[in-house]
Amino acid sequence: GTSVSKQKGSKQISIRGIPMLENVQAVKKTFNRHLHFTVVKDRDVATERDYYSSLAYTVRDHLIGRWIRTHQHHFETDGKRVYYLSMEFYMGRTLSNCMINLGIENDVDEALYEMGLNIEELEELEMDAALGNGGLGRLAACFLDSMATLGLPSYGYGLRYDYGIFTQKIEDGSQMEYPDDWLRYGNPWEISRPEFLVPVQFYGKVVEENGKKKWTETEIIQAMPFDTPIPGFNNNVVNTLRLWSAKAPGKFNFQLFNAGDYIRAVAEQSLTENITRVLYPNDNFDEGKILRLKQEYFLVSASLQDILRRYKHSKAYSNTSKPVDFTRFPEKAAVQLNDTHPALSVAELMRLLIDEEDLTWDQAFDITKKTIAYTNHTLLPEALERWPIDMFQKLLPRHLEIITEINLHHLDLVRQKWPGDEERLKRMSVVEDEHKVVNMGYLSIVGSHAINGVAKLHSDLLKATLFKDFYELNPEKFQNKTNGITPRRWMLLCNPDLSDVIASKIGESWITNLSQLSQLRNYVNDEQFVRDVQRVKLENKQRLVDMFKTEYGVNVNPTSMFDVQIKRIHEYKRQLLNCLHVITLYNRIKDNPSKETVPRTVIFGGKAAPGYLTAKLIIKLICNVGRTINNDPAIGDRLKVIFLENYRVSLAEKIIPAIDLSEQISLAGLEASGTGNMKMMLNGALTIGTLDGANVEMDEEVGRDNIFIFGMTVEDVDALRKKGYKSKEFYEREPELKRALDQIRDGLFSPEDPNLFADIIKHLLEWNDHYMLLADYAEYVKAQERVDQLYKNPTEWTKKCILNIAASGKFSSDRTIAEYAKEIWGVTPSDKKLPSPEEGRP
Ligand code: 4GP
Repeated sequence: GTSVSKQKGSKQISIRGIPMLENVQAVKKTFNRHLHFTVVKDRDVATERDYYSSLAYTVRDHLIGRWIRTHQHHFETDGKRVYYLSMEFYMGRTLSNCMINLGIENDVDEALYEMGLNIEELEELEMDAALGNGGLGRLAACFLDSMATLGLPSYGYGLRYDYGIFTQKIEDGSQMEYPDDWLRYGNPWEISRPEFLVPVQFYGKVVEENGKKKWTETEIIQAMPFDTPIPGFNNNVVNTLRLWSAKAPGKFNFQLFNAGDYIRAVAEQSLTENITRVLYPNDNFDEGKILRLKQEYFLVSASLQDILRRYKHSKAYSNTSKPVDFTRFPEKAAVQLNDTHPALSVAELMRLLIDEEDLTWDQAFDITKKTIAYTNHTLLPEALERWPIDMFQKLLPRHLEIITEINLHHLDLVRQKWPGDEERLKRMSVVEDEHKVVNMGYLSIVGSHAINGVAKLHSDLLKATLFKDFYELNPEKFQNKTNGITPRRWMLLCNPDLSDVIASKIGESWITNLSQLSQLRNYVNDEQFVRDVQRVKLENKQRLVDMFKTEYGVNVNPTSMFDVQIKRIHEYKRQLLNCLHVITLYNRIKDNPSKETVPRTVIFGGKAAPGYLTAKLIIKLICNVGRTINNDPAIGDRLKVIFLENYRVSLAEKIIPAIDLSEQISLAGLEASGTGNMKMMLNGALTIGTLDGANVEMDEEVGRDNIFIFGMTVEDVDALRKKGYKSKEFYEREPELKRALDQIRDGLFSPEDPNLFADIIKHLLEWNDHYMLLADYAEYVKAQERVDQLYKNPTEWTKKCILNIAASGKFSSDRTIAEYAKEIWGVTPSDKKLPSPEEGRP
């Protein structure tokens, strides 16, 4: 049984191995067992979802042995553990990722085929685990894959939200939000661990007892861990993602109980469980709500208690009466903060060490600093967390005390270095007296031994602007770790055909050593290879075209240029600039209908935070511009505009392999890194972009001839602001820009409500265009003309695509994680395979 149906083109590939008869039989047997004994159905009544569940349990069986073994291995070797604390893990789907990392894909494929089931249809039934907003959450997910693949003893810690990022529907061109009830059909990938329940305290007060601080009269909420397996690629490692769910304590409120209101007491339990009900749907934005602060503390406290418990029960202390030596804790644990969201870790670790473990202040602070490190993901001021002191005083009084004392010690050091510099002292205070808030970024820096940005430019800007004073105090703490993406999900899984074409030239070592892709430079003049790359891209586009037809009723020409901007909708990302270009293209075609043009399909996708009205209006504008253009018979298939509904990880996996042109057009200095840019480069798209975030490093890697860079640099932006930017001057100066803006203002795209987009015009003209779209418009349009010129020559275009793929090796998250391991965590990656479960205990 070696051959799967030939018609299943995208799955019939060598890289996934040849199905083995015994394995195929075993898969069928296990699948049947789960259908009957786990799902409790037979063939007559089973639904497609029952088949999906049976398949998921079958694949899970293959993980379990490796999972248990990995834990035994970590216990025995007792190396330093890495803990990645994050409020978001944007995991997407698990099934196919597990099959790929375990190397059982073709066997499962064959088994299902023999049973008359379509694996691709079953995969589509899996809900995304969408416990993230965008880049920050997806980065955490890529990091888990890389940490497991590099054999690091690592854990992700997060929250198990009942509702992930909302489901977006576009109704009449407007975004509508619906709850993401992702657990509705159960989750075969998680295992609850009630035996590791952890109590988390809130409110209460601080008293002194025998010279010791005590936090008492608190409300307790239990944290219930749910574990998800994280397989490494082909190395028998399975690590753990542990997500906490809020659970009311078992005991009732006795007041109510005695009053006879038993029903109310039980019913009110669900109120406390609201803590992990829903993910806050903001990207690059802090709403400052108390429920969010509760969520953050819930994550931090449950995770740190769990981490300390693991240390106390580690091999060094099991079966001995040796007292636990916490001064060696930093040799056994590294805690990485994914932005400031878990910044309370600094205060909570201090509290646990001082109040619970009886260490001195100095000991505790030394341990805390050596253990914790902090990654910053944005410079946008509206995203920086600053919690009101009142909120702290009420919710976490002991932590406020600890932070106040940390701050006093910190300010002493500032005074020592800059005696008499009162201004600096004020600027650097963790507790901002003027606004009565705690600056969580500053707290993270003071409590960490390493601080990093997520791309070179961003890390430099942190040192020069946001954290300048802190950099001058401790320059040795500041680092850069340029982001990356996992090539397993973002090539092998989402683009199997391109994976195969690449493997046919350079083998498969690139899967875990992405810099090997540079070998592809040797094949840019190999005509067959160029044709293969072209064929794969066209097939990937054709699949999307079919989807556009069925889902949106729009006819798209598969040979048109797929020009794509997919990311959260945010003014700084400048989807509006792209939209102005679309309108310009439209006007040019209308003015000159007989002139030959390069056909384009401009695709947008992304969610707007529900409270971000301008972002929602931008979605509406894009949809309305699309309506006008797509229905204009004079345009034909020369220009189409599509707004993709509900952009998410599983949809990204379908779009990214089909992209020709990747839009990365943020105002320079504002996109910390970007990671979609890397995914598209890896999948053979060309980039049009500003010198922002990781685009700068992509440009360095691929060379200026192979990327469309345009617009102001950070220095240009600074200079223009200093000189005094006036957006109206650009409006007056650029006739095509003026025309597009006038058309929006005059209701060309909203005849039923001509004033609909007045606020957009206000932002750009009256309120002086904060993100300087108008200043970059002319260069952007010129860069797009260069794109058109190149697209007219398919061979030259594809050669540049190949050079982009070949230059994308740096952007593997394996490289990123190896750098964190060496330069922040002090752990060593291993390329050794653990023994497989069949081989007996190591
Ligand atoms: C994002 C940044 O906006 C993005 O540039 C970066 O690639 C990503 O983090 C991962 O580092 N930041 C956020 C946020 O999502 O909320 O700060």
